[in-house]
Amino acid sequence: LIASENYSSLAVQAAQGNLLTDKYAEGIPGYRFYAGCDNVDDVESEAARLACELFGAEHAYVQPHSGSDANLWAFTAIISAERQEPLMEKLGIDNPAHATKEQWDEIRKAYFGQKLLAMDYYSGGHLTHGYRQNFTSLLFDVSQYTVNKETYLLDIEEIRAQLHAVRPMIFLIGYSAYPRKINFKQMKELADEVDAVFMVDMAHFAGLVAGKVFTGEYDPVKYADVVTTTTHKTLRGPRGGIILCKEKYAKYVDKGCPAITGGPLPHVMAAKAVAFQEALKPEFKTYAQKIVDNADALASALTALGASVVSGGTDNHLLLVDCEKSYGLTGRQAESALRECSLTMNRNALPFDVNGPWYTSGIRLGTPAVTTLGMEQAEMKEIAEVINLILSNTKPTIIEKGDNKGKPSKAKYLIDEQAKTEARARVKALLERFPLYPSLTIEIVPEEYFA
Ligand code: DSN
Repeated sequence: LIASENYSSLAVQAAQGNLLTDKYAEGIPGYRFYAGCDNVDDVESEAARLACELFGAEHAYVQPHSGSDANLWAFTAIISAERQEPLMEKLGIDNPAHATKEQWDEIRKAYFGQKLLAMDYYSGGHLTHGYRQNFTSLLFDVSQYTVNKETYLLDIEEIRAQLHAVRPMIFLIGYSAYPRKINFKQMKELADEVDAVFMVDMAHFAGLVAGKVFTGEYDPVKYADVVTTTTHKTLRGPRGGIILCKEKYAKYVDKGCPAITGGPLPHVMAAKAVAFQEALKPEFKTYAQKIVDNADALASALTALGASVVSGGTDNHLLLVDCEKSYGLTGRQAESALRECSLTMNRNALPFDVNGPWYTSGIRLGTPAVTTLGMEQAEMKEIAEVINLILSNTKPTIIEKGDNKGKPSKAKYLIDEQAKTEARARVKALLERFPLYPSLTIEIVPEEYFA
């Protein structure tokens, strides 16, 4: 039930585990700094072509190793296009290697400290969107918008006011923990009002875009200048990232190496190509719709049992449960108690969370993986009942010594044994009905193999 995870197909896994893993391939197809890349060129070109076809993008760059890499790469490309190149032209420099030390100092100073407006971590934004402990908060002069304090939804007028006050170079929308869909046409119009580059991080919901659940004004690829994503969440590919962009940014995005990283991972690019091909099939649309239907069913069932679901529900693949409000537990206690009963999801900070990012007040639940297993709405009801059984029978322990004596612990808890036994049995029964990779025959690898 971890919202950012899924089960990739055996075809994806087989593509990722092959000889391509051994190959270096700095550069891009047809322009490599290594010999022997002919096959890698074909693999990378095909993965990029499929990504463009799947998302209707003008350009795709499939080398990023992760979503965080893709974001750093995209930021660098945008700043290069918007600041570095015009300044180099003004200084009469055609190549960074030809700049004098003084000229380079001037370029460097113009590069750092650009303004980024992005979503606050507690409202659901990602660490790479300017979180204080992330490199992006050093690279940029960061301002952040939050969800509305009453509704916990993004408020277009609040964002517009902030955009006009800040006038950022980059306006970034995207999330790891926001349970609603976003109208990207509206957001692009806001970006245009202040002449900001419009970037979307669709890491979490790329599968819903590929599977045509988020279409029209809700499809970010139509509207954003640059879109980043991971390939392994709702999209169900190998762990990795990609960048999609308008043609204007293509030549900057393609310079990920040497700008940020060295060698790409050809085996992962092969697996990405396989995943894109899978996502182009009609069955993927059915899968994507089921993810959202299941999330909605899970949110409704939890709400009916009395749990407090942040913002009252979900439009996408994830939901947040306020465990403090619903059960008097921190997110950490809820996460551990559920895990003890064989349910895996992660604790998550909620908007304006007073418990901070370690203990947190909530849990984040996602349906991509259980939907891959074949579960449907009846199973979501069962999962909701088991979650409620566990959490309503879990209590924080009381601290016995020190300054906090007599207060409830934020980490320790006790679960009623009978509830634990019942919950474990119900989870086991459920999972037995939905095995992972039923077609896989397990052969025991001889022990000598590991000697
Ligand atoms: N770790 C991912 C998530 O769980 O949302 C984001 O990087």
